[in-house]
Amino acid sequence: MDDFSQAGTRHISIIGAGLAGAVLATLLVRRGWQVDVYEKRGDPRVQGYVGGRSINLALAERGRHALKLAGGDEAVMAQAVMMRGRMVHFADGRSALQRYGRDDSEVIWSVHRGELNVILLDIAERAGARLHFGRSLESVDFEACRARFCDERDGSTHEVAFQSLVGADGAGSSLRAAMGRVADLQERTEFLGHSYKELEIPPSSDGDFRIEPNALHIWPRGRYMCIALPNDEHTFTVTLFLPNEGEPSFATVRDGADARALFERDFADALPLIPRLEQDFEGNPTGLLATLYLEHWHLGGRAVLLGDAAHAMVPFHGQGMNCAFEDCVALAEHLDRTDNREQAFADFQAERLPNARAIQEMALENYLEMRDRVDNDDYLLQRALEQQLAERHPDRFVPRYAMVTFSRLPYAVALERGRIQRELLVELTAGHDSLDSLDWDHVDTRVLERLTPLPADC
Ligand code: FAD
Ligand code: E0Q
Repeated sequence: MDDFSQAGTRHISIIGAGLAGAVLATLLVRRGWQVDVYEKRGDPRVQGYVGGRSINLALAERGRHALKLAGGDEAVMAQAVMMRGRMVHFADGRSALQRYGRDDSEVIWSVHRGELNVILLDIAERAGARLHFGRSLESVDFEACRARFCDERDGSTHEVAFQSLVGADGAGSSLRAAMGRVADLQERTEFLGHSYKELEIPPSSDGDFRIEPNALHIWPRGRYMCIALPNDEHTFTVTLFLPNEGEPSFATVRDGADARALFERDFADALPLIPRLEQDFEGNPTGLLATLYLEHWHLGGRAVLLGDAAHAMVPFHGQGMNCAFEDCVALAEHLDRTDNREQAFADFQAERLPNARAIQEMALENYLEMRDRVDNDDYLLQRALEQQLAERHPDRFVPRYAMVTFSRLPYAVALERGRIQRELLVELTAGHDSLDSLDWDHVDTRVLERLTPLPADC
């Protein structure tokens, strides 16, 4: 048996060596903890990333901050592709870039999930974490502090002792299920009623990006949409989001031929970019989208959940991984602050649960905004005013997207201030169809009345 049962050894067993598991392991080892990480799948550095497809994610300030603390930012950024804004492809064939930030200091980064995972595993292992692959958590005896794993490659089972378990095992968390068997976590899953399918835009014949590389492309079409994020190998990963029912939906668009007809009608400029549309549509799985709410993230000092295992969200703000990384920093800090694990886990939950709820809500709202509003006139006028107010009052009026994406202000603060800002924008643009007719003295007065200055260091 391991020696961590000896007094004074600070040991943690992490379930899942995905994005959050690898970062948390690194942060804790760097703080002097002993860490074992158990991962269901094989080592992606040995066998190549499972699935083989290129799937990418938007990395923003919160995620980068955690990566810096873990010593991984530089390696990750070496393969990241900058995205300055949304390139909106309208139904009539026009397109326009909507910048995310003020300038190129406020951008987001497209990173390859598989490559990111490999980098993070290397860093964790180099720091001194012990990684165990082919170890799928099956059951936990929380009284005896023993966990049982199965190696899905040969069916063998393995039992290990633990001091505390951390569930970084994603939306379908096995640790959460095990905790739910001995306590009521008050778990609730709300399905969005929309799902997604990934498709690919390969490089052009001379090896270049086929469309503008430094943007997140979006084809908003009311109740549904497509997006595309660039990969460093000059491809784009396209994600088609459709409702599960109605027309069009995954109920009516069932095979490659249906998908082609949908693209001919609604995404005509994207169609010639996706030569393997039929094969991609039929060969790739359809992903479900849901928000997971739990009232309890921990079981005394024995187990705690973070990342998607605690609060899976819909992907429309590109913050799930960023939030999971922020969770890792918070948990490492709380664990360092006290030797009382239950206290550390309770403090972690108290800090993070309200913020997770806030980003879950903002992610849901962003879906409506993305597919419905980015090409609507009221919205564009409000956005124009938002930009003016951000310039006139940089210490008070920071667009909600920027608070979420380019700052580390708590998500709950971004949600609350965003609400006030939205009210101001609606109030001040009411009855106007251009900014020219606004009374700027009145506008400034209202901003000063409703928004306090932000802290300087976020
Ligand atoms: P995961 O990354 O899911 O890792 C869980 C790990 O646990 C995996 O390695 C898994 O194999 C392992 N595991 C599972 N079960 C067991 C078990 N029983 N035993 C042992 N190991 C186990 N986020 C962003 O920040 N930006 C984006 O642009 C973005 N885009 C997205 C697009 C889509 C379509 C989706 C679905 C999500 C997107 N996200 C994005 C969210 C992001 O993918 C997740 O929030 C993030 O992966 C969560 O990290 P995690 O470590 O908690 O879980
Ligand atoms: C980002 C970056 C999957 C996904 C990821 C994202 C974003 C979107 C729409 C989607 C939000 C935005 N966004 O452009 O407002 O900023 O990550 Cl669908």
